[in-house]
Formats: sequence, C-alpha cells, structure tokens
Amino acid sequence: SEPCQNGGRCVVTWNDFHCSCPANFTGKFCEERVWCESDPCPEATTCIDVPAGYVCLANATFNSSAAIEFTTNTSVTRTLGSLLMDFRTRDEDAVLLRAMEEVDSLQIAIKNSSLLVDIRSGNSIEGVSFLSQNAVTDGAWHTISLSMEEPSALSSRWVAHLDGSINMTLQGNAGNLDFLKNNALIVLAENFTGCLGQVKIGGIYLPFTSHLSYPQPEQFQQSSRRTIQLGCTGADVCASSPCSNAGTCRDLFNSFSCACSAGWEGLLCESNIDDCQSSPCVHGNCTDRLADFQCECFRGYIGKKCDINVDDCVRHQCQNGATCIDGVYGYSCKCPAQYSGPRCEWPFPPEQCGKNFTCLNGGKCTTETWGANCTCKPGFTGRNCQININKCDPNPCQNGGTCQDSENKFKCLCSASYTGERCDINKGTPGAFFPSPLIEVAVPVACGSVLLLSIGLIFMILTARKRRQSEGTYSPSQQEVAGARLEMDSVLKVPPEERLI
Ligand SMILES: [Ca+2]
Ligand SMILES: [Ca+2]
Repeated sequence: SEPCQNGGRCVVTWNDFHCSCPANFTGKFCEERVWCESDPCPEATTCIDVPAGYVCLANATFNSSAAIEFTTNTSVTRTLGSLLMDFRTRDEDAVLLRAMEEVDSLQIAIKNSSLLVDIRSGNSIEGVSFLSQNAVTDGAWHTISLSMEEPSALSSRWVAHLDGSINMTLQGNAGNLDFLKNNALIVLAENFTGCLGQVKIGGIYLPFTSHLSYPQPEQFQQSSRRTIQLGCTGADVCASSPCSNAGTCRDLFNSFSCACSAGWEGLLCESNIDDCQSSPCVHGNCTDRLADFQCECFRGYIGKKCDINVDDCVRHQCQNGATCIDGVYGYSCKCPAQYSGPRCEWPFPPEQCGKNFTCLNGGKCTTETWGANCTCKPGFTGRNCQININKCDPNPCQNGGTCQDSENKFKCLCSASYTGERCDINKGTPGAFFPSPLIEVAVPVACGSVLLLSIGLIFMILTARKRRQSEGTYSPSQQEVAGARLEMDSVLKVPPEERLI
C-alpha cells in the first residue's frame, strides 16, 4: 500500500521508507498541511503555521477607547498553563489583558509605569502576583512571559520572564488558566494607548487580524466585531516641529526628544545656554553669546579669556640698565645698586643740595625724596643746568642770515636783500614792477617819444612819395639814398632828455 498521503512520493530505503512531500504538506506521511505555503494571509501580516492550521499575525495600535475581546468558543482542549505578550507603550496606567470567570481571574496591567501580573485560579486562594521593579513605559517593546512551574498540578508556582531578565519565580501559587476555556471573556488593551505584538495563551495566538476563518480546531476568536489598526504607529509627535532654534525632533513613540543645535538647551531647545556659567573670563566681565561668550577685559589684560597679562615692559622707561618687571597695566623697575627712583633715574645714595650736588648757571637747587634737583634759569638745561640751550642750532635764520645766540633767544643778521626776524622777507619783493623811482618817470617819457618819432617818420615818408609823384625826373637809387640819409638825419636828431635811457 502507499503510505505517503497528499501526493507524497515514497522513497524506500533498505529496511524502511520515507515520504518526499510536496511543498504544502509535511509530516512522516505528508499528512500535515503546510498552510502558509499557499500565502493565505492578508497584506501586512505574517503567516505562522500552527498545528492543523495557521494564523495571520501583525502588531496592532490601540488608543484608550479601543479595547477588543476574545473567547475560545469552547474550542480549546489543551491545558492553558502559560502566557506570552509583547507590548509597547508610554501609558503609565493601563490594562493590557483582563479576564474573569467566577472566582478565577487573570490580569496583566501597567501600574505606575511598572508591569503588574495577577493570577487567581485553581484551588489556591492567595494567587500569584508580580510587580516589575523597572518601568516598562519607555516606548520600547517589552515581552512578558509567564508559565506554571508544574502545569499538571492543580496549583503551583509560576515563573515570569520579562524581556532579557532571568526567570523569576513569582510569589504565591495559582492554578492554570483553564477557566478561560469556558467562554470567559478576555479583554485586551483596555484604557491602553500603545501597541501589542504577539499575545499567546497556552501557546494559542490571539490574532488581531479580524474575521478570518482558520482551519485549526483550537482558537481564540475575536468576539468584538471591530477593525483593529494593524501595525505599530505612535502619534506623529514631530509633525508640529516642537523643537525650537533648529533643534532636531526625535520620535520616541508617542513622545519625542529634541536634539538641540549648538548653543541651545532645554526640552524644546528654548534656552540659550549660559556660556558665562563657567566664568571663562579670567580677568574680565563675561557677556553670553550663542554658543560663545565675549569677555570685556580689565585694564592690562587681553585675549579671548582675558587671561593674558599684557607685556607692559615693551615700551618701558627704566633707566641706567634697570630690569623691567611687568605688572598689571604698568611695570616696575628693578634698579642696579647705584640707582634708585621709580625709573632708576636717581643716583643712589641720594644727592643733597650744597653737599654733593650743585646747580650751575644760576639754577635753583631743591632736595626731594629721591635726591637733589635743579630748577634751571631760562636758556639752560641738564641735570645740573650745565647745558646752555643753543637757540642757533639748528640755524633759524634763512637766506644766508647769520645767527647770534644769547640767553634763551637768537638774533639773525640778514644779508643786504633780506630782512625780518628770520631773514625771510625779501626787500625787493613788495614794489615788484618798478625797480627804482627814476625808472618810474623815464619809461613813460620814452614810450611817448617813440610814439611821436613814429608819427613823424610816417609823415615824412608820405611827403617824400608825394614829391616823387609830382617831379618829372626820378632817380630812385640816388634819391632814396640821399633822401633817406637826409630824412633820417633830421628825424633821428635825438632830443636831449632821451639820452637818459
Ligand atoms: Ca549662550
Ligand atoms: Ca602687564
């Protein structure tokens, strides 16, 4: 006979056989159908093969008014000794799963952000309860897994496993969850905002894909006829661009955080960071800027942080080989042994009037803190008024003037053509056009004479022409030479006064 069912091909080995099954059947005799092979699930769901059937799984998003209910429809025959649930929320108080049948009850809830498990069933009155130490409302996925330590016992301890934690044996005892099999109503996501993933009781899924008819005999079926939002989506918390000042919004599932741009802080990046908080200005007053600060330095300091003491010795006036010692907005002079004074300008030990110090050239001597000092008469200078101030050096006299120095003043001896205190005035310059009074008379007279001469000359030429025209004989060459000589002699007879020119 053919042992392989559903089109399986029997392969005989030397003392046995095995069935080579088609893709949609499995098992030793190809008797078990592989339902997911035929892609029976709707879009955006995942097909999972279960004994004698399949289930279409998807995460689902719930808001506080969207509880859903399941019952077994008395189809479940196995013992329900375990529970598994994935959830994701920021809800600090919510019921994830709740069921009750007479005195038996099951509750998985969030209380003050911790996970609460409470099982009362079997012949145990005390029940099992568990409250997680850590908060589970951080918006990340969490998985709680519960199972009876001894599933066959009427009641036993239960073991919990939350996320990656080690198995925890819970306080108290409780029986299995078989009370759910009697058509007890299982309520999911009551007053819950967040997502649920897998939910399994006794290994049987409570699927969110609604109204599918599955072939397997054991099922939890939705009794509430409402559509569930598949997929896990939080509110679009970044849609309103809540982060100020170019901060970046990070969606943290029904919550957000702001990554602030440089210089800003606060939950919404609303605060300009006080960059003066750390008192960065060492010697100055701080003004806050955006991601920066500005220091207004006290006198004598420079630098971004006013931490640099300006070197005031750069232009020091310490004398006599003294050493300059930089200070704040000033310096001091360290004098050699034989000098003293602020600038080491005084001999040490101090000089005294009349003793070892004398003022020359009538200077007045006074003894001061650092030693004797002279008040010189005008025209003298030097420590002892020993220098006669030479007012002729440099020479103030111009145009070759000779300088004569006398007490505190000079005198210029000018050359013949110049005058003025500094020989800077040219004597001839003011009259300008006429060099002497004589010329002032002579020039107009000469001009008048030339004019008269010209008129006379023209008259004579005209007379001569007239004569030539009236006479019969004409000898031009003889006439012109004689005439010219005669005429010129008479005309050019110079008047006595013209000789002055
Ligand atoms: Ca700032
Ligand atoms: Ca300084």
